Amino acid sequence: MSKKVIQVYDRPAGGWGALKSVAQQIFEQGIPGKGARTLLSANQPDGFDCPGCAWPDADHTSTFEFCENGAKAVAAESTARRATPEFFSDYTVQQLSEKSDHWLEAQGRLTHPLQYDKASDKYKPIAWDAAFDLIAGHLNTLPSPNDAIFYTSGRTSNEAAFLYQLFVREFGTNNFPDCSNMCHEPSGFAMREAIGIGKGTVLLSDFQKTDAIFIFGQNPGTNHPRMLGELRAASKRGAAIVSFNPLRERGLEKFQDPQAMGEMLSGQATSISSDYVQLKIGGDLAAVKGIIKAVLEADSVALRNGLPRIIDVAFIAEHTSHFDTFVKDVEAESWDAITTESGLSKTQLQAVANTYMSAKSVIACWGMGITQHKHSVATIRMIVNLLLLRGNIGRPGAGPCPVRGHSNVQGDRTMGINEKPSASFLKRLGEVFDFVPPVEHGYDTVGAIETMLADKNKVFFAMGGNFATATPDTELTHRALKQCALTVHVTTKLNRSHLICGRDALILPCLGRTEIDVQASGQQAVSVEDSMSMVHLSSGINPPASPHLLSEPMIVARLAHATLKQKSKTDWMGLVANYDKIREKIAEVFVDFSDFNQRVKVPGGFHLRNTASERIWITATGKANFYAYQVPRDLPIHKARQNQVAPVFNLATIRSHDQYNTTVYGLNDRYRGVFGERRVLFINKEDIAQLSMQAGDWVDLVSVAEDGTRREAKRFMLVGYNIPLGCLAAYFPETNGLVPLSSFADNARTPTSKSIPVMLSAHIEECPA
Ligand SMILES: Nc1nc2c(c(=O)[nH]1)N[C@H]1C(S)=C(S)[C@@H](COP(=O)(O)OP(=O)(O)OC[C@H]3O[C@@H](n4cnc5c(=O)[nH]c(N)nc54)[C@H](O)[C@@H]3O)O[C@H]1N2
Ligand SMILES: Nc1nc2c(c(=O)[nH]1)N[C@H]1C(S)=C(S)[C@@H](COP(=O)(O)OP(=O)(O)OC[C@H]3O[C@@H](n4cnc5c(=O)[nH]c(N)nc54)[C@H](O)[C@@H]3O)O[C@H]1N2
Ligand SMILES: [Mo]
Repeated sequence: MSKKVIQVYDRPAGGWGALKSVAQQIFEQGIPGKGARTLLSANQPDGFDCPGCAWPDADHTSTFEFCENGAKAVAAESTARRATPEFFSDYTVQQLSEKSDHWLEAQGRLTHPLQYDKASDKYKPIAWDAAFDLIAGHLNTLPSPNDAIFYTSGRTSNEAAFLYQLFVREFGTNNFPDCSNMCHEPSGFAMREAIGIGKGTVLLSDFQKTDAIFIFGQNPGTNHPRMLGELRAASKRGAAIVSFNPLRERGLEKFQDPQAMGEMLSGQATSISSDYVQLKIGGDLAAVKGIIKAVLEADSVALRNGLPRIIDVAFIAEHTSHFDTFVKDVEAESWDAITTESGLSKTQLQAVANTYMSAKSVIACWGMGITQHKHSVATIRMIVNLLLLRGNIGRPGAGPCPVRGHSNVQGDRTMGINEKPSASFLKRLGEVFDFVPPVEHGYDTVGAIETMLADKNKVFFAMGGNFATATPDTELTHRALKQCALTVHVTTKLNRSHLICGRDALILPCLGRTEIDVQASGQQAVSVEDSMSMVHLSSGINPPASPHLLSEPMIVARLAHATLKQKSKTDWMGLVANYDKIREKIAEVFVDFSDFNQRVKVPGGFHLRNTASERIWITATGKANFYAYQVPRDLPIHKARQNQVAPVFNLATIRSHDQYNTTVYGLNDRYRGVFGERRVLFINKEDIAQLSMQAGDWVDLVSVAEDGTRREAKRFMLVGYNIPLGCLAAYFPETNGLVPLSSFADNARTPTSKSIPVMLSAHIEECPA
């Protein structure tokens, strides 16, 4: 057990600490020689795509790009540890459930397909054919195909995702909840109607051309470490970098590039943010509206004085709609509402407005600090409004840049993992594969949990991920899964979802990104799409963790074969024998993937067309749309504060430096100065004093929800932190039980994991009887 230490981290992000951490991971996973070789193959033209995050690589041909957390993800997959049938014979599922997430992960790669045996409460090996027959038997006896739910997590390759959605639609449903529903769903939704495409418009090269980068609610030092390389270069060029974050995040302040020998040896670092805007949790819409108000006021002054206009009048006239309504709304908003709700002064906002106005081109990046709120869609549209004001979309060095999470989450959506598919896509899919796809929209993540709770005996199938732990309202989600007739998880490692079993339950172990995938025609490569719409190949280099593993495309093909039998006209086994054949079909279905096999084989891959970046707006108005939104004053936190006498805090659930979503690698959060403990609560020191408590005290959290249900998370240690009054942060997934299933983003239904109203009380240690 590591020692608990809380201390100020005053060194830059990156640096020797990052190198040390990688060495430690390789050592802990027991893979010294193999580990280094595997790392060197990450993101190389003939290697595999790093499973860490969706940040792109320069041309995908650069020499080894160092990334500490990518290295952790790679090392975790290449581990020498194995969770074999012998391991499973030693533990009941009940005993495994009592272990920590960290312990489950540390048991290593799964080696055999496993079936849950209720009598012994243990997982036992099962033959692949028997496993597929069991699933097919369940699926084919459901009253309706809509009683089956097919979840996807964003590591799944394009080829696997394409086959998976095809199988599920041939089976007869659009029930595709996916991790996107908990992640960047609001970004896609907000941008589709605003600019006609649900993806960011910038390329990596735009970071080299921009004058200013605005970063909202993102912690790249931990979650997209390779992004720090671009930020460092931009900062060195003198570009402005403005970070909007309630927490002081080290990676947004200072970075020492482990690849820059000079910096490493001299101990120097590069400053990242030129301005750090420490706003209140959920205060971004107000802040951006304030900046817009300041820009419009400056523009009016210019107009009155006959000076050059500040807003891009020509762009607005030619390319946008609803501008006048929008301006009226901004004028009507009071500075009082803006400053109260953002927690920022007018002077601070005017300073950012000045930065915005003096930059010829501006990129706006955002992450989970923006998307996981009730008003996330409105906030994203306000960011787009800000960009539109000065024509900052569709020209070099400018544009919106939602920074995606999972390495292929964007590609999965492109391939049709979507509970609300468009009619034109379904029509084309039906034509190419000669069947009639279901048109009824399916369940998203929240909807899937609701339906599993309401009706028992569903089938829940997960292509990767950790549904039971990543979702909100943990108790309800677990109950929902336990009520299923069958739960199936395609996975690389053991996690908690596998222990929340339906009446029947299966674990199907698959190849990981780093492993060699051999099919009938020889060794295969898969493709992925990064956060900037670059599509490229990924081929594993390590031998599979066990000879019994199947690739994800093969699992789908054999399942489809077993389930659909003669009903399907698709040559499942032919497609999976050679993934080029899958790509040929992808090219037939999607115009943007024409000549897919040729184009994807060029080192670095190819860029998918992005209409907004060409200033072509595929929206209802044929233009980019301005949207008016009032600064919200009726969010869950406002309502909760109205009804309580005791202080109600706004809690954001965030990632530590030693985790990949629900995968916990270790107990340290180096850049925030936390070591050996995950149950911590970041809180302003004045708030600690107000509570008559001290740093280091242990507290319980109770969420204050509109539905009146009491949700608790017990035993968190107070850590005094540089965070605004009334705001708290703690790690996910320990806090997921506090997020009500019914609390989600307007229109996008993303759980509000970054704004949970909570109250605190001293934790009382239960005495052993
Ligand atoms: N190593 C590692 N890499 C990862 C992941 C991982 O877990 N580990 N996860 C991957 C995935 S799936 C995703 S989606 C991304 C997530 O990457 P991020 O988007 O960086 O995710 P978070 O850690 O959840 O938090 C983001 C930041 O939002 C801030 N924040 C909280 N509330 C607010 C708010 O109201 N306003 C503003 N402006 N900021 C706020 C927090 O302080 C934090 O710095 O990373 C991906 N990459
Ligand atoms: N409170 C709170 N909740 C959140 C968030 C938050 O910020 N706060 N963030 C949300 C976000 S942004 C996301 S994306 C979701 C993540 O939700 P998920 O995507 O469901 O969760 P992960 O933890 O990324 O999934 C990890 C598991 O994936 C499996 N896995 C790893 N590699 C592979 C592979 O190659 N193939 C297969 N088949 N399986 C593999 C392993 O079993 C591993 O345990 O969580 C969401 N939940
Ligand atoms: Mo995510």
